[in-house]
Amino acid sequence: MKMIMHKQALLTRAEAFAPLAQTILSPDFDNIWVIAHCRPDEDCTGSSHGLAYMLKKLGKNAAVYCADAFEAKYDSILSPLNLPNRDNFAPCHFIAVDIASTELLGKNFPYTDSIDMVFDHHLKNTVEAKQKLVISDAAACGEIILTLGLVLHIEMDAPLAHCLYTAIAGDTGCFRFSNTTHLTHLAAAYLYSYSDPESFARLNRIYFEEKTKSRLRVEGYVLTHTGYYKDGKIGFVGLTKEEKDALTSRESDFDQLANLAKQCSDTEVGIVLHTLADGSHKLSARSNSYFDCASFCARLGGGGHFKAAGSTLWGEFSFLKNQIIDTAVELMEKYQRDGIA
Ligand SMILES: [Mn+2]
Repeated sequence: MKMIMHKQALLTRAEAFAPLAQTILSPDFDNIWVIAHCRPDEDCTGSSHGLAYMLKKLGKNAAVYCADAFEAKYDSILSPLNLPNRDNFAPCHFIAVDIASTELLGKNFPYTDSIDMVFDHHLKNTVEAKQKLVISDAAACGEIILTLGLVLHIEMDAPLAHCLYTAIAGDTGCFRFSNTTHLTHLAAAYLYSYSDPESFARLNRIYFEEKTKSRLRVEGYVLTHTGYYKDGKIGFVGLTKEEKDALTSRESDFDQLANLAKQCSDTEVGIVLHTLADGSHKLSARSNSYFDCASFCARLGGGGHFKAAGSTLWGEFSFLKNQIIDTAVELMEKYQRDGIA
C-alpha cells in the first residue's frame, strides 16, 4: 500500500515524459550512448548508468559515454549492471543526462550536433537536442530517471535502486541540502524497498564519510587557508597548480571544496578557485540561504543553481582571485544594503 502511494506521487510529473518515452520505445531507437558529463559526480554517474541499464532491460543496446573515467568508489554499483563497453558498437542515438551545457560533454566529443534527448534538472539547460525534458525542481537527475523508469514500466531491482539512490543522495548531500523535497524522500523510500538498509548505509559511508589520506590533506589545507571577508560572511580559498601539486596529484581530491569554505557558522558563501591541468581555473561557489551563486558566477562567465554554481576561467591566478573576491564583496554589500544580509 505504502509503495503504491509513493509510486503515484512519483508519477505526478509523468505527463511530460510521454513524448520522450514514446521515442525510447520505438524499435528504431537503438544503439544508444547515454552521456554523462565530464568529471562525473554521483548524480550523473548514477543517472546515466541507471538509464543505460533501463534501456538494456528494454532489449536495447546501450552504453555510457563519459569524457572522463568513473572513480573506483562507484565500482560496487556499476559492475552489477553488466553494461556493454561503449566501444563495442557504433552509436546511432545519444541521450545527455545531467548535462547543462555542451562544454560538459567534454573536449572533442564528436556528436555534439546529434543529441537526441536531454534529461536534466538545471534551470538554464543550453544543450540542443531533438527532445528535452528539464525539471528544475527535481533535486537530482536521478529523480527524473526514476520517474522515466516508472513511465516505461521498467522492473526495479537492487542494482538499479543503488544507481538511482547514488544519484539522488549525491546531489542532495545525503538529503541535507534545500533542493531536497518530499518527492526526493519518496523516491528514496521507493528505492529502499528494493534493497536492504545495510546496502544503502554502505553507499552513504562510501560517498559521504570515507576519505583518502590525500583528500584529508586537501581538506586540512582548505580549512586552514580559507580567508574571510565581509564580517566572515564570505569564505574564499584559492589553490594554484603548485599548491595543489604539493598536496596530491589526484584531481578528484579537489572536488566539492566550496562547502568546506563555508563551514564557519558566520559564513554564508564558500568560494573556491583552483587551477586545472590545462591551465584553466575552476571557480565553485556554495551558499547557505540568500547569496545567489548563479548570478555571482554569471558575472564571471559561468552559471548554475542559486546555491551551487561555478565557472571556468582563464587568466592570471591572482588577478582572477581579486576579481572574484571583489565581485562577491560587491554582491554581499548589495545584500547588506537591501537588508538581506
Ligand atoms: Mn545533477
